[in-house]
Amino acid sequence: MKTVYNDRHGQHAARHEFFRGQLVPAFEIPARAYYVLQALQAAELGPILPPEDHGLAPLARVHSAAYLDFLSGAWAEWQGLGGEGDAFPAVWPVRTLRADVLPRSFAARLGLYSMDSGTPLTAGAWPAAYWGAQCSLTALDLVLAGERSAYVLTRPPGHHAGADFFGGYCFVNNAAVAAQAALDRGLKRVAILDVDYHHGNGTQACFYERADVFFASIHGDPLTEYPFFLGHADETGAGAGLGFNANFPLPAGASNEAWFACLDAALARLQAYAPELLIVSLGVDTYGGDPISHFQLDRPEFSLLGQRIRRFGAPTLWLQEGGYATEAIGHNVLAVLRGFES
Ligand code: Q9C
Ligand code: ZN
Repeated sequence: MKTVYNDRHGQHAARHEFFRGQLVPAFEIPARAYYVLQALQAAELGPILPPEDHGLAPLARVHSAAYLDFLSGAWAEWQGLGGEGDAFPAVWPVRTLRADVLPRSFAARLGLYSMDSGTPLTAGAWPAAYWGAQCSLTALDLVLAGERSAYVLTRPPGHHAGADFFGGYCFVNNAAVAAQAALDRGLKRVAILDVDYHHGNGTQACFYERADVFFASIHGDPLTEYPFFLGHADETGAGAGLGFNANFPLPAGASNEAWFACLDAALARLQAYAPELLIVSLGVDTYGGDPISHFQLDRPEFSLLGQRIRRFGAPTLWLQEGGYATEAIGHNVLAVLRGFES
């Protein structure tokens, strides 16, 4: 399997994030990608390619122009204000406040374009996210040209980012960008299966009222797990998209048997949809040793996941999302991809 590697990800290197009132060492760090790279190279999974630049237009098919403007210039603006360290939002336009008047204040716009304070905006966030999307588009090119599958080794992840906000360590929604690009290249039905521990709220929202992308997600129940405000089982799509969204929330601590029952159910729904392309948002924070998540998958289960996706039979684009047990992430991702290739 070919891998497209985002070699600018290292520019996005937060030192800290907020957790329970304290600044703690960041979880979403460059070492995550280095461990995966090392594992793929040691296993000789296949060639590791750089991204080709497809420009900003495919990102703008998913994200608002105002958001992309803000994100691409945010670090310079923050530096101009004398910002020291990474930028963290601290104020949001919640219910009864107006989000339709663009504030001049940087702090206010940082809040307007974000969903939480747990996502440090670093000096390299924009180049890392931009090139991550380019990797996704390059890997899509490979699959559309006839490769059975391709894997995108990138960070930051993407599935929490919405049309006009960042959050959950995500800035640009790689899965949504790739799905929209596939449709723009002539495909009629694209499926996204999100197996990250956290619900892919950004991806779901992008396609919630559309029938040309089926979004299915297995995740920790938002009643107790991030992103809290989306990902319930009663979210089945709206308008033309009614019936094309399927959420499988599981309680924190759920068994592997319960997880695979959801996987089977999700794949059955996607099979009935008969997509021309399957995009997998591959978070491996479902691992039992993950420091911020509460499922119990391990190498045999990751391998089985890969095998199930293989059996699904569609051309498959794998996109890296979460996974924070840094030293294990390479082995976990490799188990999935090898399971797929076996
Ligand atoms: N201190 C993804 O896996 N909150 N994002 C964590 C831990 C946010 C995870 C709090 C978790 C977001 C792509
Ligand atoms: Zn996650």
